[in-house]
Amino acid sequence: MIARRAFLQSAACLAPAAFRLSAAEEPLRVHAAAHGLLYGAAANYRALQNDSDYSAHFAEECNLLVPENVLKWSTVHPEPQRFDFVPGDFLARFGAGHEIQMRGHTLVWHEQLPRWFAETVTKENAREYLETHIHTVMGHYQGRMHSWDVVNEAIHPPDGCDDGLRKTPWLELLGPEYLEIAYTAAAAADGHALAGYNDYGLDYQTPEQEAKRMAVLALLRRLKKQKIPIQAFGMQAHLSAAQQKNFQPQVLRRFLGEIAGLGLKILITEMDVSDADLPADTEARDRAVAEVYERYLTAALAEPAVVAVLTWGLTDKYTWLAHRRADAAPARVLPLDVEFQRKPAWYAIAKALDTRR
Ligand code: 9MR
Repeated sequence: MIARRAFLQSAACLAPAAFRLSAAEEPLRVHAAAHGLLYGAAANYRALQNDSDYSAHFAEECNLLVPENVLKWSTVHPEPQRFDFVPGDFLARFGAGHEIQMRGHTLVWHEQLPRWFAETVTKENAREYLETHIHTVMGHYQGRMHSWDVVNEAIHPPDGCDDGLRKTPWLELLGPEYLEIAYTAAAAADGHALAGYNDYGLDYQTPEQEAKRMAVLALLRRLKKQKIPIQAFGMQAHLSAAQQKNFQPQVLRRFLGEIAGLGLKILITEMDVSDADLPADTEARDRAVAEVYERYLTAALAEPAVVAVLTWGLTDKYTWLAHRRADAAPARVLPLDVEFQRKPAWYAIAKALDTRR
């Protein structure tokens, strides 16, 4: 498949118009670029090393890459005084070799902390560990990152903390000031990468998600008012076909509009559509998933502050949503299937990118 498309693309320069790849069949990065956008995906490090079909399709479809896991603390900071950039550097080299920009994920998160963290980091040394981590990791990729998820998933109103903050090790060690510390350290480490705040569970018209939207907006307003250096917002967009009844385009538009009004750029950072609760029939499932992609992205891309769309993976062969179905049918949640064939979801994303003015 990839060979056929590569042949078609190289032949297109020489061939009469009738033989050219039709515009609709161009890779997603081309659809995106035609409208001043980036399209990318979370990259699976092992697969990019070992599965040449995967890396070929990744290079074909994407002009933006985010490591799915290897820049998280547990991988990049395996011991208190040791950092491991081998996997991250592999991905950076892959990106640079294929004209794919890279974004970083993530510097401050309550998950994927290394085992040594709990027994080593105290209220007394937490600030130093946080600043050193940010300086070292961001510094290592200085000038090479499009953007960074500096803080990830800091809001969780059900925890009952002030301002809807999530009860995390960072909040317990440093108090709410940990956000300010992180963004200030990030600005010092790499002033060029967009420093972002990234979160999920903001997509639907439900009381829980409305409360979370309000808390996220309040946080971003507070950071801007305090002149904390933050330039971007990441809307993860982990969607579910079963939740489609709660999707209201105008709610999404309004929320993104409020964020844009703060002067922040917006990235759709981790989009995928769970099919766990859909009936088994493949065609019907693909149609339902595609419709979710198209409606969501068409609404989101109407907001001019949106600069990039990333899916959380490219192919159903590598997705964190595998094995979620009661009937054990393989998940069909991403643009390409397990054999790298384009699915209705791929065409839905292309179509939505093309709606961008
Ligand atoms: O897809 C990621 C999965 O492979 C990891 O096991 C998991 C824990 O590190 O993180 C998943 O990615 C998450 C991302 O880092 C933050 N937003 C939610 C994503 C899905 O859980």
